[in-house]
Amino acid sequence: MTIELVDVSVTSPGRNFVTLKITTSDGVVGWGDATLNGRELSVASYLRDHLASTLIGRDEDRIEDTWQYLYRAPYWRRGPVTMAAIAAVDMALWDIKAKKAGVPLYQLLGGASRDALRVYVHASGADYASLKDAVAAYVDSGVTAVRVQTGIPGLGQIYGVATAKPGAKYDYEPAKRAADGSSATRPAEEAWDTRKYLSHMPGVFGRLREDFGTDLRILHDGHHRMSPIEAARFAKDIEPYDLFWLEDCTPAEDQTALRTVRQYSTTPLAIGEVFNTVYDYQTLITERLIDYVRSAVTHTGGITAMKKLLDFAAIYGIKSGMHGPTDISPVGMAAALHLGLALHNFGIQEYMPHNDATLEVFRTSYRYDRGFLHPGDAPGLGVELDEAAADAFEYTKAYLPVNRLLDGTMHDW
Ligand code: GCO
Ligand code: MG
Repeated sequence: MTIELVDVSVTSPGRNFVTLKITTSDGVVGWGDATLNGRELSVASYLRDHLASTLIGRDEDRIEDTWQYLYRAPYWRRGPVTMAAIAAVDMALWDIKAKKAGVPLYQLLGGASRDALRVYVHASGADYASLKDAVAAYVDSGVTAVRVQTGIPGLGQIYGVATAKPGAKYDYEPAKRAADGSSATRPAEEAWDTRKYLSHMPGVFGRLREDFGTDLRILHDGHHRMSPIEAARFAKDIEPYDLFWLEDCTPAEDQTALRTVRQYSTTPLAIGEVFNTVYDYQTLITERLIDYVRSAVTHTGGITAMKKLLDFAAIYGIKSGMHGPTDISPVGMAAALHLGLALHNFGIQEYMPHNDATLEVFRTSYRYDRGFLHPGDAPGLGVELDEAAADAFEYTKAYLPVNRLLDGTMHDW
């Protein structure tokens, strides 16, 4: 059998998603996630205009060979657009292979290594009182790991702090449309001051430990905003509060920056949601500069590439912490869950529930239960796109914000 049809859908049930559909000559359909938040149409064009015709007639079972072909064929390598496009094809082919075998995908990746995947959720609040309420609600619901982000006195809206009303079911989407819900024309601008952040945050972790005790796994995302020496000081200051991880403390394109942080602190480090190949991690892994790999299957070349990356990490005792915000579609989330269930070195899975409209468009069979996720036992990835429902939500341009320091200098967001 061969690949007969390659289609790309762009839908926007509250936020944009790019989904690839591959259909084989005997009618088996596979789905892949190609969503790149704020740059969705670039990947859609890459798939439609450059890659689709090269797939027609290929043997759908040759997943590794197709991956190598797509990685080498453009001559230009790596980058988020290329690797998201390759990821979508790879996911769709794994989906097809597992559907043909009549098994959930994790069975082809080695079978289950655990009963379910521990997840961490996002809690935030503009001040400590609202953060505490958000964390308490999750703890009461059985969650064992919470990422905490909070407002910093003297700063306005910053990364990771939900703008929706407290208690809202779906509250967090950093990519912004225009105020009236139509397409945005440019990114919103936020203001940032690392000095204020460094002096405020350790006290927040201290209060969380007093209020919630030592069992709760607490995570925090620095979102690339510290210099190496600032990150080293921060990781050292928060060491007594025993974080599960500190994420993206530096931009880390300069992998050796993490040597400075490691030199001063034992706070576990997670990095990599903006990376897209194993080469971005080469020094980080071989020098054991991180504890968790944050890449998404969607942005790192798919299941084939992510499995190699995590097998490489396993040799150095480094675990998975795959990216799972709502800009990973349910198809991409399912791919992470099947891989996570099968891997021995699974660490934790990020989980932000998608809104109701998204779950009308994507029919999922993964299951969430009191702080744990399971990919489900439907054949393949277990997620199907309802194309008619998807067509009802037109693409609406949205941008991630940018950050400026208080004196107006551009900074990492
Ligand atoms: C996370 C991430 C996200 C990103 C988002 C950008 O840890 O989940 O930092 O919140 O900001 O994926 O599109
Ligand atoms: Mg992050």
